[in-house]
Amino acid sequence: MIDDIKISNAILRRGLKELQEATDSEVVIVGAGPSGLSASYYLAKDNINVTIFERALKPGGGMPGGGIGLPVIVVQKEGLEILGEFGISHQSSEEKGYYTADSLESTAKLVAKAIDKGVRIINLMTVEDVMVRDDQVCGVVINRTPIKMAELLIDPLSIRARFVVDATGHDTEVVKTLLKRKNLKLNTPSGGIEGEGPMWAEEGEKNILSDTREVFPNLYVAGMAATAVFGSPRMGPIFGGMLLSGKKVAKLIKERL
Ligand code: 48H
Repeated sequence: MIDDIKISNAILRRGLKELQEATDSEVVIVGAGPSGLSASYYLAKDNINVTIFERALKPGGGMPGGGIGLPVIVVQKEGLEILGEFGISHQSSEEKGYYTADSLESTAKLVAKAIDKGVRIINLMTVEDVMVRDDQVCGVVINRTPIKMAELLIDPLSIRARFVVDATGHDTEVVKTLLKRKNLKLNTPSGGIEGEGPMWAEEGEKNILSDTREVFPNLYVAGMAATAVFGSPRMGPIFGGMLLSGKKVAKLIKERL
């Protein structure tokens, strides 16, 4: 016999337990796009307690859409090792030196491998603010996405984290929310967000690794958020840099844990 109330309790017990465990994470990653997923995997691989908060219903960010909605991404030679790590198959393109992968396979495998390593991905959860103590980021403030969309005046919950990664893509949402607080400056030339430059894949991909770093004590940027914060050019649907940026931010954080 199947009992309706037991189904409800099974969901509540596990879902609430997972959320409760997330309140004390070593690393919180905001955004389950390719850079956030890659970062989470490389951290969790070393047994670090990682939570990703993802605003959308489904993880993947801009990856599933490939280029203009065709389910294909391009990866350059430097990104092939990461594709191998995730078991993502690739083809050598007729354009020499460029490799293609299925964007849906890539997304699915990033998500699956991250979860296999123990990453907690909590979807439909928007990070709406950061916590700062003694001039250091020490956590994030979360709310349910449908509550935010309905613009209901409902208070959020606080999540403690030793390190936070802004992997929210072009919008750099965590960094923007930090800058709304008075007298806070980033570790960038202007002290604020430099703003993404026009499309130039070579330069964008070249800069992404040096742009991936700590921008405020205990707050790191990865992926397009790093590009936007440091004012590098956008690079379109070439994804090697996103995956490498995730790996790099994981390395930087591991050195401090
Ligand atoms: C919780 C949030 C919040 C929030 C946003 O955009 P993404 O895919 O980000 P990246 O940097 O991993 O990858 C960028 C890539 O997809 C891309 O757009 C490229 C390469 N563009 C180049 C170009 O020239 O255009 O994922 C960010 C994720 C999304 O899933 C958002 O829903 C999520 O972050 N998010 N989650 N709280 N406040 N804001």
